[in-house]
Amino acid sequence: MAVDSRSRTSRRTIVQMVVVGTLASIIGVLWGLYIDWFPVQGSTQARKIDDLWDLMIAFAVPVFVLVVTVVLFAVKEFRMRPGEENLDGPNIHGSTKLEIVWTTIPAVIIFILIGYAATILSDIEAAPANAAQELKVDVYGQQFAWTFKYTGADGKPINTTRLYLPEGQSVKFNVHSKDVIHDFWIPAMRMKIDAVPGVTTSYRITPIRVGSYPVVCAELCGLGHAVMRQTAYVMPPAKFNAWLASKSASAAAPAAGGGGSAAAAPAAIDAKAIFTKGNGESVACGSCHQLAAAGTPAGGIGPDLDKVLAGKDAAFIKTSIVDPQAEIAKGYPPNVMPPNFGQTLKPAEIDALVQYLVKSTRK
Ligand code: HEC
Ligand SMILES: [Cu+2]
Repeated sequence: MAVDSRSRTSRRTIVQMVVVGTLASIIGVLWGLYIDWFPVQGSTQARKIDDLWDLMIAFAVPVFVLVVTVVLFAVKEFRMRPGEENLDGPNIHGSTKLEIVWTTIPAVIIFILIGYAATILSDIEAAPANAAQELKVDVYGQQFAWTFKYTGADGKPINTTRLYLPEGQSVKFNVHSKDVIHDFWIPAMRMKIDAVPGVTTSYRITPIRVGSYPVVCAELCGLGHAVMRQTAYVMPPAKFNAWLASKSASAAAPAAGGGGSAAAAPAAIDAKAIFTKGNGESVACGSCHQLAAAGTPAGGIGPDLDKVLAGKDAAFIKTSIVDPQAEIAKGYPPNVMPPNFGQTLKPAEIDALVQYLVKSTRK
């Protein structure tokens, strides 16, 4: 094609661009809305946040298509042909009309998105009508586990590493950190906030679906970051209240027993299960430690217990579990093994675990 034929083809090119761009936008938007981007919607907040996402897709895909279409057609239409090597391009002056159009349209789009996002933000952060009924949970991040603190019926604190939540009730999390910056995230609930040392941050959710959902740390916080994963259990309110009541009652009992309860509950403790899965409150040892007897794999963050515990006595093992900082295994990092096994495991469970480790690593 010669230079002077361009003006004759330009109208046809524009029509082609509009047709291709419109089709690609329609397909792209439908596709974007069809894809299941996120886990199930576990909270009222999740629905609203996903609606915002859909609106962003509806605007972002056509903008992307517009840019790509113009670039591709420009390459096709204005590429250099043989014989044009020494030609200058046409001398173009500014176009006020174009400038106004391409400033106004993005500005309008941005104001629509800002307006909608601001409404959603104030919606999802709003306190419930009946603020007194809101459940408050303190969340503590610590390398490398979350601890959740409730207030029992008797006003005493209840600590657990499992997050229990009542369905249909607003919950406010006050998030703290005991060491470095963590980030408290339940993907199914969509909300997420940093746990910053010395600062209390917060957000609220209203769970809408009974079930169990992963709780993760979303801020790289050290070697054990990847294992900083727990579970949130959403249950019917009656069941939740029963759990809270049972915790308030039993929390007092072991304290009265004075910790010397190893003899009180002899059988029925499955030490291997505590090692591989945890007891429901505690983090699984096997996620960091290799142990042949438990079948846990090599390559964890912690030492291979078959090797390091050979010939070690029960007292050493017990101290290693309840006070990991007392002695740091050579070649391994400090502050990685969770320091809270003394709280998350019952004394009888610790003793059973120690016996299990002594037996399993004896040569
Ligand atoms: C997040 C990872 C992680 C988890 C979970 C974990 N540990 Fe550890 N553990 C470590 C690391 C790292 C060390 C080495 C540093 C140290 O001694 O504190 C260690 C050290 C130890 C030691 C001392 C080894 C030595 O030679 O000094 C024992 C015993 C031990 N862990 C047992 C357990 C048991 C039992 C559990 C479960 C109740 C457990 N660990 C859970 C990471 C972990
Ligand atoms: Cu973390």
